[in-house]
Amino acid sequence: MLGAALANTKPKIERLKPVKFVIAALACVLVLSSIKNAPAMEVELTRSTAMIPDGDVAQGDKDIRSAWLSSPTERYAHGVLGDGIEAAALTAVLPDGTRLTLSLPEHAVFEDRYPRLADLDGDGRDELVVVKATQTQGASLLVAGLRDGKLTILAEGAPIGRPYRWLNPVGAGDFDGDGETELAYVETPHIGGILRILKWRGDKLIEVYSAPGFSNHAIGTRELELSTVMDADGDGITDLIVPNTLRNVLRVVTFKGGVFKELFPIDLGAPLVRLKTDYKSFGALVAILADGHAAGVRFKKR
Ligand SMILES: [Ca+2]
Ligand SMILES: [Ca+2]
Ligand SMILES: [Ca+2]
Repeated sequence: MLGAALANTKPKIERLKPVKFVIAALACVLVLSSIKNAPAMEVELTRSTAMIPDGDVAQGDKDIRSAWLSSPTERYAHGVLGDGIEAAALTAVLPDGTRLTLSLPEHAVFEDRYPRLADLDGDGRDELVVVKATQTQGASLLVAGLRDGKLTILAEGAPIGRPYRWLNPVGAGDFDGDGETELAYVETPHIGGILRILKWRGDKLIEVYSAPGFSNHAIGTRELELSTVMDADGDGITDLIVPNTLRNVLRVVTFKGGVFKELFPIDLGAPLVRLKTDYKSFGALVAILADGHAAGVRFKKR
C-alpha cells in the first residue's frame, strides 16, 4: 500500500518566479557577504577549580568578576544542605582574570552553596557574604573582600555558639532607613528561627535588631532562596519577606526607624519550596509550593 501510494505521488517541484528568484539570490549574496565580513570569533573557556557539588557562581561588575565556594571537604559532617560536603575555601576571579583564594583553617568550613556579592559600605568595591561554620561554635556570617591584592576576611558576626547550628542569609539592604546597609539572616531556620539584622563595624558584624518566628530553609534541601528583601509597601525602606516557621506564610516585615513591625502576612496555603525573587522581571514574586501549585505575589497600593 505504501509503495503504491508512493508510486502515484509525483514529486512536486516549485519553480521560483523571476522576482522570487532575484530576492533569493540577493539574500544569498547578503548571507555570504555577512559571513565574509564577520569578525573572527574567539571562544575562551576557563574551567573552575574544584567547586563544591551543587555550588553556584556569583557574578559582579565591580572589583570581583566572579566567585564560588571551592575545595570540597567532608570535615564538617552536618549535611543540612543535602550532602556532607562543604567548602574549605572561597575563590574569586578579578576583572583582569587574576584568581584569588581564601582558605579556612582545618576546624572551619563554608557551610553554604555560593557567596553573595554586594557593595555593603558603598565604597565601590564588592564584598562577598557567605556562611562559615566551625567544629565548636557552629555557623556565623562572614564578609570577605579584596585588600592589598588579597582575598581576605573583612568582618564576621558572632557564631551561634554550638556545633551543627546553622544560619541562612536573607539579604542586604537599608532595613532601618538610616542610610547604612545592614545584613539579615535567619538563625537556626529548622528549630525555631530568629531573624537577625547586623551592622558592619570594623572587623565585626554587630547585631542590632532581631525577631523570632521565621524559617527560610527546609533541612536537607539545597534550596537556599526562600526569602528576599524588597520595598513591598513602597515607603522607600527595604522590607524583608521571610516565611514563618512552618513556611506556609510569607511574613512581610520592616525595621523602619529601628522598630520591628509586621506589615502583612501572606498565607500561601502550603509550604514554600522555592521563591523566585526577581520581582522586576516577573512583576511578582513567584512562590513554588509543596502541594505542586505556584502562587504569584504582587504588591499594590490601595
Ligand atoms: Ca564595598
Ligand atoms: Ca540601615
Ligand atoms: Ca518598605
